[in-house]
Amino acid sequence: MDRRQFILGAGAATLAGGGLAGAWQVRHASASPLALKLQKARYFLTEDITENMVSLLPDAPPPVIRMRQGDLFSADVTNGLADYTSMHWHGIRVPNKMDGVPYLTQFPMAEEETYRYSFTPEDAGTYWYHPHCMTMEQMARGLTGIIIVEERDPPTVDADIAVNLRDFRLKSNGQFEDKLFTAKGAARGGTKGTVITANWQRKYLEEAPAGGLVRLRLVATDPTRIYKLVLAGAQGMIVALDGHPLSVKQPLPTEKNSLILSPGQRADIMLRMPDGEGQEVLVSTLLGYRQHGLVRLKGRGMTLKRDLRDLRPLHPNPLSEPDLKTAERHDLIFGWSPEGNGTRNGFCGSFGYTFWSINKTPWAGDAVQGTQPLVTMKLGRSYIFRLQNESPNQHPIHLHGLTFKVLSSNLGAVAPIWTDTVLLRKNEIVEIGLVADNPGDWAFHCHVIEHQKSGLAGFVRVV
Ligand SMILES: [Cu+2]
Repeated sequence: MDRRQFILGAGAATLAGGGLAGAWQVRHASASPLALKLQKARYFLTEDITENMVSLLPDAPPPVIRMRQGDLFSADVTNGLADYTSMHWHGIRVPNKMDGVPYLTQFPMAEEETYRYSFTPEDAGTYWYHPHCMTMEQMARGLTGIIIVEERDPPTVDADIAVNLRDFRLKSNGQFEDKLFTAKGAARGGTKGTVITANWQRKYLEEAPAGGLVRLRLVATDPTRIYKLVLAGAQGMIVALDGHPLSVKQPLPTEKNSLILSPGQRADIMLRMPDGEGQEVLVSTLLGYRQHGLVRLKGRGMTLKRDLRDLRPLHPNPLSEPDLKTAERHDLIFGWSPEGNGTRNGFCGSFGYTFWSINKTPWAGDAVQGTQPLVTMKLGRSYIFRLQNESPNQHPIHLHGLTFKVLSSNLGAVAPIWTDTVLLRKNEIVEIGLVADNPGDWAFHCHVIEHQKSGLAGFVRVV
């Protein structure tokens, strides 16, 4: 790491305007690019140290990267691994060359190669990063990290806590399973991990000022798991989903009305800690009918006696509202693969078989020449996509480079939220609207990585 970069230890530092707690954080605070290097790591995920993890820090989880809305961000990402890689900035509307999709926007990076990513985030909020080449391998081994794009005038809170939710597939001795996924899982709902973590810890505990206001950022970076979150012990509300402020805030999730976060999705929660020292707020996920604890926030010190009503609301991000009257409509059907054999190609870990398809066509492979876009759009025009899930499995569908609005579902009323990742439930049909305001070829795929890698992938073009 370059010493000019502002590096904050775990839970150590306080900045004006709110304490930073949680995971390791780096801030891009100089004109020179942040230096990030993919490297092997080892970490005590369980009682045994887990070898052969992948991170951007020595023997620590990938850092939370902080950048500022409207300020240039740049990073030199170096591949310190023997495998190829590329880096994707999930949810951030970047120029196409910065999107990190192998063959589509850049050539995969070989060992010791460096790629300079630079972009100016237009939207504030909570995002994340992960590789898009050897995705299954590197994500399963740990390479998923949170990005915070700070607002130009962020609301003042007493703590800003980012939580990276993900599983690891470990054997009882704490080492990775020989198979990071199974073909059986890939053909169904995905292969779940065996150890559920928050910020790489099984029982994540963070202190926050008693009676204080906390911004809690929950980020689902697991390759497979769909979280059903429940929050107990606090007052508050959900103020943003998938980076974008909600026009109508949502109540905190309860057991009866849990918050679904599927792979790739995020939630920003503003909450008030209880007044008593030592009193706790608990975030859990539902496993069947059982609540599995993920995060404990423990009150510290004398109550600050804060009031949630004092929080300044978040400003909406500068997104273009689609013109639904003139929008061109396209159907996209997500389902089984009609065949079952794909080709092994390229440097990015293609499976060599397919189970899934978009519009009856499985993705031919990242490196296959001549693949055509699913949809070609005109720059500046509005579009409505009708996304149809023809399968009994759930698919978090992620679009790169463009933010869309959820318009409707055949399964009931939906909140008209802005997002980059929408979960399609069993046999669900969702309509989304967008303005094609970012030119380039944009990956469009399921974020259950096993589904993506076994055919449920494609791209759209904006020209
Ligand atoms: Cu899927």
